Amino acid sequence: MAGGFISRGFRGRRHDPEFADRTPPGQYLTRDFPVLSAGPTPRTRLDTWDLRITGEVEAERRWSWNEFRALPVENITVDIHCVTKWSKLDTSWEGVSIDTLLEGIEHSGEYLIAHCDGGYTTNLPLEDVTGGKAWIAFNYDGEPLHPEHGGPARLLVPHLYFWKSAKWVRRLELVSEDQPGFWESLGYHNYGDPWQEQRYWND
Ligand SMILES: Nc1nc2c(c(=O)[nH]1)N[C@H]1C(S)=C(S)[C@@H](COP(=O)(O)O)O[C@H]1N2
Ligand SMILES: [Mo]
Repeated sequence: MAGGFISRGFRGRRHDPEFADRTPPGQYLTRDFPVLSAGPTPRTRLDTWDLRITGEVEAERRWSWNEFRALPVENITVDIHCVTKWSKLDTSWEGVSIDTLLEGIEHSGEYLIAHCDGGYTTNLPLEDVTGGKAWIAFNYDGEPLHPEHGGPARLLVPHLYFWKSAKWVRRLELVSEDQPGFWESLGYHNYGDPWQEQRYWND
């Protein structure tokens, strides 16, 4: 009975014009939170975890988990869009803004390459991760981010396809020349705007 109620409500929601406006072309809405990982889930202990900023910087920065968690936190409620065509509305996160991490860092970077435990990488223009557009998220729905979803901490860049939101992120490399990341070098679009349907190289 409860299930029937939920799916009726959900069908109603999918056809609601407000939600249709928030669904990029070719996407469908889901209430699940699918897991998409190119390899096994790495498990890094918090006492060895760190986050670093490297690359074309005057001085590298490093935060231990405790130092990272002492930084100012933001609550973020956003829609997310996976290139495999699911979109999920109103996901709620807590995280540290990339603006906060970059504060006071002298650098000549134009692009950011996110490096993750397990070797995954993804590339983003710096202007797409600054100005309140991206975070390192550590909580989802009020709970510590589950390892399958990138815990202890992942990049969250909701305005681009979700493969740009690198799970298990450990290092942000600032570079002046763009370099395609893992999926970008396998044929996915270099930028990945869901509203322009930039799924693959030639889109
Ligand atoms: N490190 C890492 N980050 C990753 C991936 C991955 O395989 N490894 N997959 C990406 C892809 S393709 C998507 S759609 C989202 C999926 O996040 P989720 O599993 O939390 O839904 O994570 C992205 N970040
Ligand atoms: Mo994806």
